[in-house]
Amino acid sequence: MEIRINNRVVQVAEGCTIWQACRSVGIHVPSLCYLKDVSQNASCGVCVVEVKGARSLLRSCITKVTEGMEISTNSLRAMEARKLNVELLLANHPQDCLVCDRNGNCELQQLTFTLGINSKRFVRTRKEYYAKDDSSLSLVRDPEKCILCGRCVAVCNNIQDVKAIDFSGRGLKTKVSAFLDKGLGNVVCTNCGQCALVCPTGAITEKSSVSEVWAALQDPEKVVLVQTAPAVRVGIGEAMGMPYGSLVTGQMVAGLRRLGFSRVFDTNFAADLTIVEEGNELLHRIKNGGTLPMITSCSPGWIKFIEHFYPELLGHLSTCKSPQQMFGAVAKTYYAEMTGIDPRDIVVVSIMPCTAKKYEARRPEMDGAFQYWKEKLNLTEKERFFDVDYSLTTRELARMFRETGIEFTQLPEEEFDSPLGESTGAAVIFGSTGGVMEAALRTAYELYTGKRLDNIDFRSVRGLQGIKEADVNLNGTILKVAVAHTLKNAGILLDQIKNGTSAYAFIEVMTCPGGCLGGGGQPIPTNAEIRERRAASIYFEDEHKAIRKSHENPEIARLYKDFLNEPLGEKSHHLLHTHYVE
Ligand code: HC0
Repeated sequence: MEIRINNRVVQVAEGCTIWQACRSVGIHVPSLCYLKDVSQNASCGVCVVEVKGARSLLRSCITKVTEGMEISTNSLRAMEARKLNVELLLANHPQDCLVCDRNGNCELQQLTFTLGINSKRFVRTRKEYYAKDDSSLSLVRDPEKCILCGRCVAVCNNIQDVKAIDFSGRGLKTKVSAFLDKGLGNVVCTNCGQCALVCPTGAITEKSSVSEVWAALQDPEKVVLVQTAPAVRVGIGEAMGMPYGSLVTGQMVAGLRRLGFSRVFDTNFAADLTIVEEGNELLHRIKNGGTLPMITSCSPGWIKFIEHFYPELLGHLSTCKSPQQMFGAVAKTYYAEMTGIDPRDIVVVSIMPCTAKKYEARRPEMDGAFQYWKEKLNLTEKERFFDVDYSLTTRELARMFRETGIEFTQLPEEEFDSPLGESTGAAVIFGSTGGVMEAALRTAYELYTGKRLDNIDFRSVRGLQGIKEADVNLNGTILKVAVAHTLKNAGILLDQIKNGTSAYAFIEVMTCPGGCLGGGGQPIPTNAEIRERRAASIYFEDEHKAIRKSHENPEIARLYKDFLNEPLGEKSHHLLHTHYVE
């Protein structure tokens, strides 16, 4: 369709919005509320443009183009209105940019600069001051910094179908809040952190443990171990100024050593361990008439979702703890025994692309190592410790690197420490939607058939489609599997189980769009294009790994030989498996 934008004749797609049309011809109209694939609230008024013949300025994010339309994005009237709307937002916004978590990466701050706003013109109009909500183990909400753009509400309601937050009040009293103002920690929030990822300001951020980790690193009595999740290696580079999806495994290891961690280990090692346990669990259920479909259990936001909304289906969850938690339990038992380090002196820090991992680490049942040592060391309840002490997001790790002035891009590539550092290609793909399924199939096939699997790429479960499915031929037995990412898509598969129409034997669910590579703790921005680049790097690492099947990881074989004895055995049961709460 032909239209005019800023006096230039252009061809744009029929049915698109003015915002999209402008974008398609290289004109960026700013917006603080519109976010592709997430929200289209038309609440901020920043994207207004002038259209010939229209009585008022139009919001470009919701107005569709029509044949022959004449649009001006840079008329004085449009530019002044845009500026005025931002100035009105600033009237009620705290002026504490210098100490704000999002300083340097705030869309409001950036827009204030690009629109040339250099003084505060209006006084505060809102009378009430809102307190911070820090009731959650994962997230902190500061309603004073909220500009009511509605992105968080949209992602929570439409993408995750959780509805933990919404608008309340009217006029100047409008705010975003959890149900009855109870605080995020006291409602159905799954801690996924997608709200923090889409927030244009510092109104929602992760609850940081950076200062606690610095303190542990300075403590001469402590041995501080770090584990890094699969998706961090394709995210941390971005946060340090590198291109989207940069694969920086070796530099990340080097950087962590320079921060002072005693040993740098890999959550991927525990991902391989998870596959061995979970693969055996699946086959056990298939052979013994156990509950099917079995559903993966490594994504903590997903666990909270099913506990809240579908408690009657908890029996479908694998009992395997997540790799983060398996790592903590193994580090404070097997590794402690092997090295003679008192488990009370070990501090396990995990670096995760996820905010819900903070919550997972504090679930009361995640103290397997303490239970293991309790009698042996005569420990009292006061000495109780968790398997994982601190879980930091990718963004928090970037903050630590910045604080120390580490030139991340100049770091050499280094290897993980051993044991607990070796991993396979199957483990790294955990970071992408479909990856746990593919990793499990690589192992389950060989366990079930006793034959070698030569073509190990299960491409039908890859990609960013919301729900994927595949039929896998296990020597004549067809295993129907499905993969879902986002909690809304998970809900669709759960409803099928509920109404008896589910055709699957095994389902993978990941909480966040794209899987962990799109997790709520990843660098901002994270969008569809960036997720694809991170996924490409993850599959690249898998392809170039010497070993690509979890059960072939020699360090895992050694762990079973020297400590666990066998998959699903007594020790595994206590340290690597868990239960769920309605
Ligand atoms: Fe994930 Fe995980 S893959 S949940 O997405 O299973 O956060 O990256 O660390 O634990 O391994 C996140 C990522 C992990 C865990 C692993 C799983």
